[in-house]
Amino acid sequence: MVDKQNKPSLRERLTKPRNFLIKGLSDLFSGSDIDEQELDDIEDRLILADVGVAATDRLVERLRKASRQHGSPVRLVDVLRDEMQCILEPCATPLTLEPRPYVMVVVGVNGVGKTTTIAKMARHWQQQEYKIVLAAADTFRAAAIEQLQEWGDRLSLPVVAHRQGGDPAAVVHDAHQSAKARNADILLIDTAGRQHTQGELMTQLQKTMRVLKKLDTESPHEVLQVLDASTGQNALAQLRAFNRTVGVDSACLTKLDGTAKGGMLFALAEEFGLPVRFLGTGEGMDDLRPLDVGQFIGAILPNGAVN
Ligand SMILES: Nc1nc2c(ncn2[C@@H]2O[C@H](COP(=O)(O)OP(=O)(O)OP(=O)(O)O)[C@@H](O)[C@H]2O)c(=O)[nH]1
Ligand SMILES: [Mg+2]
Repeated sequence: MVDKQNKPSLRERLTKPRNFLIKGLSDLFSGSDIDEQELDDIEDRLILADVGVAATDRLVERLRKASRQHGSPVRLVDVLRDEMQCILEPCATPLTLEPRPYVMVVVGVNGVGKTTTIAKMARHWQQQEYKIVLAAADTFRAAAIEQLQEWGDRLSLPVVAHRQGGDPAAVVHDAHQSAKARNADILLIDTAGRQHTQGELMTQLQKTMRVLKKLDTESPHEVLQVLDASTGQNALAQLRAFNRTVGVDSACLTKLDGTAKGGMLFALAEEFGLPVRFLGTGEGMDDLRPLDVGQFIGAILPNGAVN
């Protein structure tokens, strides 16, 4: 099954979380009644799929209430789907790429997929005729600059870069000037992967933000944190830490293709309620899609759960 853009459907990509949830949820298909033992099983499944305690409690409580309501028979799986929809809805805020150049700084810990996601987002927006400039502000890791430049070559996009070991704030400064001079719509800034415990690197990131603010008081317009979905609850700890230090506006979940922990999107939504711009479902440059709540829920629930 392929979608309009000829890529595998999200449902195909998310087999792991779905297979994981199916067993625990199959009871819900039998109708409008469920006992405490079955509710406990569902609760365990949701927790194990990294849905998180708060979102799991909310879903199970909703199912318990619905199952006690006699007189108006409802399919419990519909109740579950609707409550899931309510939890995720705040994450689906549409993105307005204004003003221009719209400056987006992409942050996160090492290896989560920041650089690849920048390339995928650039391609996504390029296909919508946006003019894009990339900034190689990861001057820390060896070969990070070349990695972004390779993507720039593949996508025929300008990449503003200095030498390795240089000051990322200076790169960002030049990139901003360049984006303005080129009349670009979007400036995507790649940053070095870092743990929140690496004080010096965190201070450097704060400086980068200050430099942008000096160039344009509204900039950066968006700090997007990339989170590796396969790290489950740990990804939420990363988001908490980055949010405290630099402020995070939005998130992107990567590596959903290889994990059963896709449920962490619910935990993220319940705790942060921030926009989740994209889902990454593979290493290819087209393996990215904007979050579509209905599609995501349809992809993790068993066949027949979605109308
Ligand atoms: N399966 C899968 N792999 C991904 C996805 N996104 C990124 N990757 C892979 O994850 C690895 C790391 O990606 P990078 O983009 O270099 O990650 P990064 O966060 O920029 O890494 P650092 O700059 O070293 O901190 C690469 O092998 C990517 O191909 C995804 O959605 N699914
Ligand atoms: Mg990188």
